[in-house]
Amino acid sequence: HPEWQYLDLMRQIWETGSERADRTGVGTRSIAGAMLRYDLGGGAMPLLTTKRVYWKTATREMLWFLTGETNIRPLVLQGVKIWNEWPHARYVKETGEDIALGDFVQRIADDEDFAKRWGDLGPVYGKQWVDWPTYRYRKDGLYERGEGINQVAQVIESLRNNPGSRRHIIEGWNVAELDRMALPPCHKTYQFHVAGNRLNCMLYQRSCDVALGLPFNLWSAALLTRMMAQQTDLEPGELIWMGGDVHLYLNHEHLITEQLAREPSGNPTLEITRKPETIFDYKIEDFVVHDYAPQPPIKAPVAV
Ligand code: DHF
Ligand code: TMP
Repeated sequence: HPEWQYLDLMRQIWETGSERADRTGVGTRSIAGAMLRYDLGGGAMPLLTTKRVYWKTATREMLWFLTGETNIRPLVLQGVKIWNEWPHARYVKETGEDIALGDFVQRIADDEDFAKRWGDLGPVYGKQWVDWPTYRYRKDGLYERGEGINQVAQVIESLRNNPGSRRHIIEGWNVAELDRMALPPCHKTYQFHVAGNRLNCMLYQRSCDVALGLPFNLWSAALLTRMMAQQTDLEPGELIWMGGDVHLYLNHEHLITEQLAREPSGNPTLEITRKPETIFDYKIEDFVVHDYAPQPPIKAPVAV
């Protein structure tokens, strides 16, 4: 079963990873470099069965990236909670007001102006993917803003017109803007590769929370590949995931112990029920998962 790759990686990090302090203060065990490969043929998806993964949440996040949005409000209004901690932490730090996370999120939902001021994550994934900023130098040596670059649209064009290219890349790591981002991108580089009529995708993830982040990241990368393939009339090929700093947080021990005691079962598939006009026109209703009968969810705190 392809899911053993994930479970083996988890076990390897827990048993052999080097323990150290990290930015969040929680502490991790970590290894350098890892690779996972998933065949996406026949609708197969890297959706974990050893715990319930909220694939609709991850799908809503992906659709939100594709709109270029970086404010959490549209996610909050859909009940997606995965980005709430970071604007909340910034608010508490900058105002000194000791507001509970739930109350902060309610204000984001209720008050559009408040959300504008406090709900933005900075120029993260969505912004860089579809509106990477450019600068034009003028004759006088100063520069002015040029038109933003839609990397996603450009890669679709290049997949259609120049499939053999080795430059089908979507990059999130905009060095000049990292300091304005709530978190610098983790899943930072996507590269596509056409082999015959199959579309392969490689993802480089510089930093990976294997217990909480990776299940989402695998689903999302496969989802993006499926949408890109549909839009370019290619068949989904392989997803090759590569991690840089691949770690487990020390306070995830109960999750790790529980999940490593479970065994994968079944092969969930994704059906996309319609072919939208462009990659930017998918709706959550377009996605149906079949044969997903996971074991129960395992809750664990996210390190902020
Ligand atoms: N920071 C850290 N330390 N780890 C992350 O995985 C992470 N991921 C981010 C932002 N910052 C991060 C964005 N993605 C969850 C999953 C993905 C995600 C953020 C959070 C999460 O908490 N998942 C839980 C609950 C899911 C839900 O409530 O819908 C899970 O059990 O999968
Ligand atoms: P860092 O910026 O110090 O590396 O912290 C980011 C943490 O978030 C790290 O544990 C990796 C994790 N993460 C994921 O694993 N996947 C994601 O998609 C995101 C946004 C974060």
